Amino acid sequence: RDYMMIDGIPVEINDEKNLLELIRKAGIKLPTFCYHSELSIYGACRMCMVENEWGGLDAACSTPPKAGMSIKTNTERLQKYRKMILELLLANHCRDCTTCNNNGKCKLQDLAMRYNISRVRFPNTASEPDVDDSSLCITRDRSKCILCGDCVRVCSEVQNVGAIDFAYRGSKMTISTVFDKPIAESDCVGCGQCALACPTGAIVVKDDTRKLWKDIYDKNTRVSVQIAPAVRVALGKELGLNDGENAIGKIVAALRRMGFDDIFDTSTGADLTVLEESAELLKRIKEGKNDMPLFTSCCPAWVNYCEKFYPELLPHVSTCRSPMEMFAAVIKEEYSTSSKRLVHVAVMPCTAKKFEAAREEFKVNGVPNVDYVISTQELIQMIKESGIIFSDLEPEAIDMPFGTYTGAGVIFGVTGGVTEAVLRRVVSDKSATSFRSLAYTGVRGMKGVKEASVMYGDRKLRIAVVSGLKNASDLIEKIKSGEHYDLVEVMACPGGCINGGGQPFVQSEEKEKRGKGLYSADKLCNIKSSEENPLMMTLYKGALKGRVHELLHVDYAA
Ligand code: HC0
Ligand code: SF4
Repeated sequence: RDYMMIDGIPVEINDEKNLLELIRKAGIKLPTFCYHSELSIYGACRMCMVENEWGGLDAACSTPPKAGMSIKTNTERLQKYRKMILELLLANHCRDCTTCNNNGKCKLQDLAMRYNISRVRFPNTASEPDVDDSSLCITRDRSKCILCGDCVRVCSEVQNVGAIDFAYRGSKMTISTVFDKPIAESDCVGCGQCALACPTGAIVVKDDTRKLWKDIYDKNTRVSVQIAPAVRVALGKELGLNDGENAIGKIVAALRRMGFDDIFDTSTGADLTVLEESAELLKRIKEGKNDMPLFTSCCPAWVNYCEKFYPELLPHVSTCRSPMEMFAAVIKEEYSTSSKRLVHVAVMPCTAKKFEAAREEFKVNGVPNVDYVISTQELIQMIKESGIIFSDLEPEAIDMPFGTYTGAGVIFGVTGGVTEAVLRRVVSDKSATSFRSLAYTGVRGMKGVKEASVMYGDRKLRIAVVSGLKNASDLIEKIKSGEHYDLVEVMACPGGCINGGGQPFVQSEEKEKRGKGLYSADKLCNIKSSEENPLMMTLYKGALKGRVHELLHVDYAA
């Protein structure tokens, strides 16, 4: 076994990539701005410096651990050094923390607090706000940027989009789009992963809560809401529960207290999607045309990506609307005779859903079926504003008439979930053992690329599940060079919606807890397969009769 000394204590080296990981394993919270375990090492912020045995300074993020090494993480010199970096950053940073959109979530604020920075010895050279509000998904303010490059690396390395990059040199250095165009006119697909990675308020989720509060308070408006699968396992931690804990009952209770009139679960919409998407898959297989593999369509950042980078693949993208849009169309239809003005809200882990909701395809007479998309982060904000003590809430049930959903719908929120739900629908053996074995076909787990095969009659269905758009584009290239699949599930965010751009930021281990939380929620559902949801039959015989195409489908290729 290999050991090294950290602050005089021996620590075992396993497969840690760098000193930083080992130091964190040893229980020391070394500060960083530009380190993300999933991204390449940039080593620019210098916050993670440690002192070696010869008195030299090494960046822990870019130094591999070696047996026999001895380092110190907290010396007088290091303290001074870190304080100096923080003061230099603060000298060039707007300090209106109390009115910043990222107040309380900012790493710079957090580290200034941790290092007890009570004054800055340098003159304030912060620039005026430089806000790009053009995107429906994210808001940028370059004056709050500390040039850590996290957004640039996530956008190119994880998402293969490259909408933003460093521009200019020296003191003029900034993060910009091509020709400095507004972000909405760039290649940005709205995934929000840059906002999740940004340590300050330079890129944040677009805030739509102010307008929504007005509609909630308006007595002549009936406000319905649907809650996406991944939200329930991600907001608890900020509100006094554990990350990964299923908080759906408390969310419902909170929304009711806040004044929402009708509260539903997007998992019900997901059951509709399962039925439509499996029918589409089987139809395409039967017809044997040149439109295989079938790509899933429920992730709006993926749809944007496909439109911008692979338009020739659009005929392969499922014509099924996303669960959010299917359900919204049904809900608006159900309440169309209400005497009040209707507003429908979707609480989503996603920033790109804000864009999806505004697409022309999902408007009726110019009015969107989903009037507001509120991210998990915004919901947390609204709950805090309401003064509700979330952890004390008694869980409540969602409303009728759309009060039933299945485990298949709930697992949509984690990578591989859509596929597993579709497989439950298409396999002929519906026993518990058969469903349990589907979980072991390779569709589960946090890996960015997964493959599975399942028998359908005498035919072997080949399936690929990818999350992260770089993984999607690699797979597309593989398919273009001849690899065959029947079904490809794409989620833009690594790990699926549980790690959506609108969720609170967590480290990798905690993401897994969110996935586990959804699989546990599935276990608690007494109905596991979408076609057994009794509401589906009612809908297909009622509101959807003769209108399935109109209400549940869309043609992105048109
Ligand atoms: Fe997802 Fe969805 S699973 S995209 O990640 O498909 O956002 O949670 O709501 O629509 O159901 C997000 C999550 C959804 C949709 C569902 C799908
Ligand atoms: Fe890149 Fe996604 Fe951020 Fe757009 S939202 S700039 S695509 S990371």
